[in-house]
Amino acid sequence: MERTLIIFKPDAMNRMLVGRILTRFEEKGLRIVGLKLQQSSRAQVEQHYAVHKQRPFYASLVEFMTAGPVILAVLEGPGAIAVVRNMLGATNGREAAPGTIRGDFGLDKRYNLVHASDGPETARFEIDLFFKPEELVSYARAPDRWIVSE
Ligand code: FUP
Repeated sequence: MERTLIIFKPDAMNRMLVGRILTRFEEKGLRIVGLKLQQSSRAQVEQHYAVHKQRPFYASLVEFMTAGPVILAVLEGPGAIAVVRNMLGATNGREAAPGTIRGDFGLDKRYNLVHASDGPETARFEIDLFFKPEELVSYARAPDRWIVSE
């Protein structure tokens, strides 16, 4: 089992697309093990996107990610990190394949609706950055035995 961090960005919030997108993750079979609404602090977003600090879009990205509340989720499932990245599609909605979340709902490279961790190390770092251990819940759902065979 793997866990990945998802952020419904301020564009997804303002476009009222969170429910529809979260439904896709649920329908895929992924389990929600953490979920909350927050206004992220500048410091938290700067840490989250620290790898992009030298990039020209960094300041605008931090501005965007703190422009309003976001919804954070931790999703769990076998291969969850790659599964969710594939569901999101390419960073730029104009290039993302139809059928992906960004491909179906977006036209922009900054306003791309959802963030998802891109590897196991990043996932651990990002989950720790946004969630306290006690905010995450391990549990089983009745249909899980019909979603994953072993
Ligand atoms: P992704 O992993 O798909 O979320 O994208 P990146 O890690 O490459 O970029 C992080 C965020 O920076 C993207 F979600 C959107 C933003 N970005 C811009 O604002 N401008 C760019 O030219 C590229 C990325």
